[in-house]
Amino acid sequence: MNNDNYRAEYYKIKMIEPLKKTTREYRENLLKKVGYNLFYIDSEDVFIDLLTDSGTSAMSNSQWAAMMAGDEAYAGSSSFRRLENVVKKVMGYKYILPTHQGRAAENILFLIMINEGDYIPNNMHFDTTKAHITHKKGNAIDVVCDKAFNTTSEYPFKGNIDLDKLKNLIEGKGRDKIPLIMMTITCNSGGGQPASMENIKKVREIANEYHVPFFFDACRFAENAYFIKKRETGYEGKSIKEIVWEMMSYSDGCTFSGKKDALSNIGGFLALNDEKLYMKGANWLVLFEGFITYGGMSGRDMEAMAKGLEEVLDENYLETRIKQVEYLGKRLLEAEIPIIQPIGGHAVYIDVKRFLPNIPQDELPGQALAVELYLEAGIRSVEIGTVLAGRDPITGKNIHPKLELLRLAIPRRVYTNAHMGVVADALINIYKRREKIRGFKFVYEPPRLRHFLAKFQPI
Ligand code: P61
Repeated sequence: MNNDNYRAEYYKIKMIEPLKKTTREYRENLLKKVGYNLFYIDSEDVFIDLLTDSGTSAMSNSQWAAMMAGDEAYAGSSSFRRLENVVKKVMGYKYILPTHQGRAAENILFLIMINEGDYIPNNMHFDTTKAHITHKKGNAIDVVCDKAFNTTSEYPFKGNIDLDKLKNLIEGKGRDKIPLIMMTITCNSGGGQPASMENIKKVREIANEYHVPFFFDACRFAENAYFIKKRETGYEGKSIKEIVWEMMSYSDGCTFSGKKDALSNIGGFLALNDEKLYMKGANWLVLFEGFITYGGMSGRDMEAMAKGLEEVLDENYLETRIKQVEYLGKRLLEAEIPIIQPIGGHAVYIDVKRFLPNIPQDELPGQALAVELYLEAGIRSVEIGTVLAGRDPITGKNIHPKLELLRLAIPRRVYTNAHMGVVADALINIYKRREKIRGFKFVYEPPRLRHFLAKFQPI
């Protein structure tokens, strides 16, 4: 056997956090008490928490050590300088505005770039991105390739932008109505799917043709780079560092949540190459976040993020990470459980329309499955379907999204494959009795972002 075949996690565990096991009866009572909304459940009542990969990473010994060196100065913090230098070295951007998390970077970017009535294309806008654009009275338009909606297609780059849709939008609305083009890497709302370097390059060409700036929502940039290395011809021999450098070189800046690929628990930034835009952004930053050398972060947060940004480029780490998500996905596929294929970078997404074909979208099948999975084994997942989509502001009716999904987001460096095995076993058992699962209805529905605070009842 070749030495290279002895593969396992490229780290070992030094500190642990005990997990509590609860009984089915306990979980049943708890669910009733909280109106069947998993956002209301305390994390100590959760055995395996797959609600999100955001801010839930386990930090390394180097990150914890770096935190001790945090410089908490209000102005000119050396921790900010370290973060700034890493971002410049890894991504190549000229200016960095530090923020408390990703959505704060979105807030600043759209404040300085969007006018009322503008259109902002993106492969698929994440909900916070869309909400911030709408807040500035802009229109968030998804221009992802159609293959993104075919959950069984093995197309390797379902995060690609459809170049015709993009051009048609610019031509149709007029260049003056398009302040920027965005691309989310990897594409979270479409299943953690990557965009190819070829597609990124072509978007850059269109941006040049129409003189429109091009920004990444770069939360999972390293996972995107890993997929390019594994799936795109010509990139097999390149390092992740080289691929990231090339990817970012085609853009004019990015919004970034450090809670994902920077392996930290909080933090973010807005990166820009244009000095005038930076100056405008800096002005808003001091109003909403804090001074330009800490934004919304403490010095130690910036240290953790700077180290995380270097660690995430390690291909051994990325392989461990992506293979764990793949392990869970493959276990489900072997049992013929319908999931989005190919398996995404940070999460496995169950195709609920195929898992529970008898429950109509108005009876919230994704929520029903999320509740069932918690009941079965104390596993928390998140619905990305009708509940999340909300209501049409004009008709007041439930929006029926094309993709009705249950997301199993895997925190980085936190769970073992034995945990993934439990998740797979639980879902396989549920799949066997899927005909018995009932839908849900709202008993309390808040007017905004209803998924967080809603209460439900089984039908
Ligand atoms: C997540 F239920 N994502 O996936 P912030 N862009 C992208 C993200 O994935 C993202 C942000 C911007 C989360 C956390 C989350 O309703 C929800 O640092 C592609 O969270 O501000 C965050 O970054 C925003 C979960 C956010 C939610 C909003 O789980």
